[in-house]
Amino acid sequence: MSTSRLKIQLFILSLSIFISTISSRTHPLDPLTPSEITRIQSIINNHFGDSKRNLNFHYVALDEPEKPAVLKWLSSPSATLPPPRRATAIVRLNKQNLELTIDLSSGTILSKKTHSGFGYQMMTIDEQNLAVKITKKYVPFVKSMTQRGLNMSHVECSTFTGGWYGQTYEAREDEPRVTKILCFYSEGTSNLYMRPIDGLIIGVDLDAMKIVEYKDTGKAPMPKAEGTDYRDESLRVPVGLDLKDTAISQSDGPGFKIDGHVVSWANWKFHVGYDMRVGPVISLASVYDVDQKRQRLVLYKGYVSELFVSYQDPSEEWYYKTFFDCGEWGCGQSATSLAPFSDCPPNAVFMDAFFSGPPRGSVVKIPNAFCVFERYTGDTMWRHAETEFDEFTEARQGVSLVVRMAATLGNYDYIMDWEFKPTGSIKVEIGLSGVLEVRGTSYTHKDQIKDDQHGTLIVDNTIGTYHDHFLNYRLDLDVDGPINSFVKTKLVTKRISDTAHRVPRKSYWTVQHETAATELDARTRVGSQPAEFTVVNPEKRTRPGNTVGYSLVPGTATVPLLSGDDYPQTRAAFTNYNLWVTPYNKSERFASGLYAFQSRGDDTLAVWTDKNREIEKRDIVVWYTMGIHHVPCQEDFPIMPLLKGGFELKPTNFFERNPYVYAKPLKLSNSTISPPAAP
Ligand SMILES: *[C@@H]1O[C@H](CO)[C@@H](O)[C@H](O)[C@H]1NC(C)=O
Ligand SMILES: *[C@@H]1O[C@H](CO)[C@@H](O)[C@H](O)[C@H]1NC(C)=O
Ligand SMILES: [Cu+2]
Repeated sequence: MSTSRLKIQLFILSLSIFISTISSRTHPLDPLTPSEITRIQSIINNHFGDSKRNLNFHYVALDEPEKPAVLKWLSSPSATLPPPRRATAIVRLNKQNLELTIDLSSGTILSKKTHSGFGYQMMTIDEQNLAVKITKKYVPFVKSMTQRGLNMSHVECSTFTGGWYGQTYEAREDEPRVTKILCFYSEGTSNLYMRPIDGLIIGVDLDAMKIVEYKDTGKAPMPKAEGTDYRDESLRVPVGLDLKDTAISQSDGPGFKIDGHVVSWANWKFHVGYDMRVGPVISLASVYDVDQKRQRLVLYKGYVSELFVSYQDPSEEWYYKTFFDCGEWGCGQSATSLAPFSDCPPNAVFMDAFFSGPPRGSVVKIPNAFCVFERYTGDTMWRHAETEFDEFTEARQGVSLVVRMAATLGNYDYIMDWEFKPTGSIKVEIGLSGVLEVRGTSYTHKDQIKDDQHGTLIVDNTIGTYHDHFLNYRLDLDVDGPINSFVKTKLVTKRISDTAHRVPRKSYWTVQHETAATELDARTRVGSQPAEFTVVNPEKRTRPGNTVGYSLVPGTATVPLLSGDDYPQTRAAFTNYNLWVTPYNKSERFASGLYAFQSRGDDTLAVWTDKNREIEKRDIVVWYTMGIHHVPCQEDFPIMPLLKGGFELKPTNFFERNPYVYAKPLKLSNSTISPPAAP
């Protein structure tokens, strides 16, 4: 075996010495603990007495303490009492959505409110399992399977939310809460999504727990199992790629520290939280300033506020497929354990997550839901080779700290990364992988196809359907304090007039800073004009007088292609612009609204910003929408290689100078690197 094992030791950055050591055992932003989740379940059950049997726990989360209380506690954790631990629970009882605020120390329900607007919370895992169970026992369904010659023991079904398409009802309570059911055939493959059982329209009323819609539009061709597998144990393709084992190890141990949920590394310190709806929550990210000798706050809180996926096949069987993954299923409760050595490198440290799940609000543990690791990719973060006047090359290695979580929503996997760099940047990335959503077809060659199939023929009898993925990040930036403004720095071309200047140049470009006064000033489709987008602290300036700031450097700009009046587009109106800025409001947490399931688009980021509130010199929240239009290709079969998107939060006149000049080069030359053996 010709294995060359590359061993790289990462040395602790010299910057890491200043990290203060406070115990974060009682950090006010810690996610709910297993015992707290159990306590919430029993407080609520006790409150509802006998009716508790009909109670469903849809969303249980930490009730975020007020920001001033958190900041006060943070400034002197030993001298200040932490804010009281409170939880928010949204339960459903007798077709009513009840919002409860629970005080964990006294065990009391502080407030109880009935949601009177449209929409529902995420489906519970309990009811999804039940909906699948009753479908598989439904006599007409079993008959349809028999008619297709399918063996019921290989039929697997799953819930696919049905959305809202303009239906109205006399009374609010008359509206059924419905999920569609789709089924797949697992015979001969572990990649069952590649074998959809098409031609069925099944709707389950989740409250009544009965089938309210059933239609068999007829048998459709089912793609064969052959060639769909991707698992090593069942691969039936010849091995034609020979990769050497490559390992990176840290023989001196990790250069970061985790104290409870607080992570410290190099110049960074932040809190890693978790929420069953949104997944990872990064809070209180602060960066050490060597000149000012203090930690300076950058991001008070950041998370994925919604993930919208819409398919572009308008047929009767497919049109409804427009999913709000976080608001309808829960990106946090869909997190899946990360596999050591393949999902995260060997030097990763893992953390578990807990949520209120089945049965009926009980604690569910997701082992290894997070991993935290230092990354050295072999890149450089800054360099200069002086060859003209001297001879030297000075450079610093590209090292960073990554926090990762992966959510698996049915066929798709989303890898959510927060990467912290010694340059002061936070890079936020999303990686898409998993399996395409496909439709069976009789076509085996492109030349047979005459009309729009709404997808790509990716292999015989299989159409990979066109679709979008839009993500919205809610970024409560507090750049060196909560009072901030949003500045667009536009790059504009200027013409040189002959009379004024005696130079032959005809043009140049310069910048125009525009501070957004209100929400509508801030709303932007990026890419339409060269510009930088910076959140500044108007009260803080650097020594040369620049206003301190952090810029949001967008990734590829994507705008929606659906018509503005299409139902899913109204509900996902947060995709209309890439950048939005709102004044901080504790209730505005999710770009698709608190109740995204069957929502009608009346409680979205787009509706809130229509109020055109003032955002200058205030505590503001930036909402960034990124998207990917996905035209499937053959390489997405049988499983998709990771497709990445993201953006960066980059210091802009925040520091006096590049903060990464204060670090010594890593002594990688001392580590055991075996050079490749001569051929
Ligand atoms: C259906 O599949 C199960 C599990 O593989 C198998 O035991 C059974 O014999 C199959 N039934 C028929 C009728 O083929
Ligand atoms: C905060 O948000 C909620 C929900 O959008 C809204 O009803 C309320 O008016 C907002 N408060 C302010 C002060 O804007
Ligand atoms: Cu896709």
